[in-house]
Amino acid sequence: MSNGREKNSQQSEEKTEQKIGKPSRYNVFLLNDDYTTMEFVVDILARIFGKNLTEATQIMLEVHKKGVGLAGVYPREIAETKVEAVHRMARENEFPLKCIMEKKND
Ligand code: TYC
Repeated sequence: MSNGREKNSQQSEEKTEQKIGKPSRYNVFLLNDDYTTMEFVVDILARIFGKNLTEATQIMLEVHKKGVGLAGVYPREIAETKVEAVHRMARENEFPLKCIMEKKND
């Protein structure tokens, strides 16, 4: 920040966002398991999270190797709908795939 006036205007912008209740955003994560196929997870990432094949494969491999991976970031209601859609598709296909959401630090 180069001068005091800019700093001040940024601080008051942050306070205004809090006062008017800027909607919180949520990270939506996929969790690894030993039974869901890699192909199904890539399909979920494409259909539900709008990823292309390259992005979907990268995220799926991240989950497979590290146990968890970020599928997307959304406002609360959209995040909830994504989590439900993953669990519904997983149930319908008899996979134990789990998806969780976590509020971001603003
Ligand atoms: N670990 C699974 C396998 O080896 C693949 C997998 C990846 C499962 C990501 C879940 O969220 C997941 N078939």
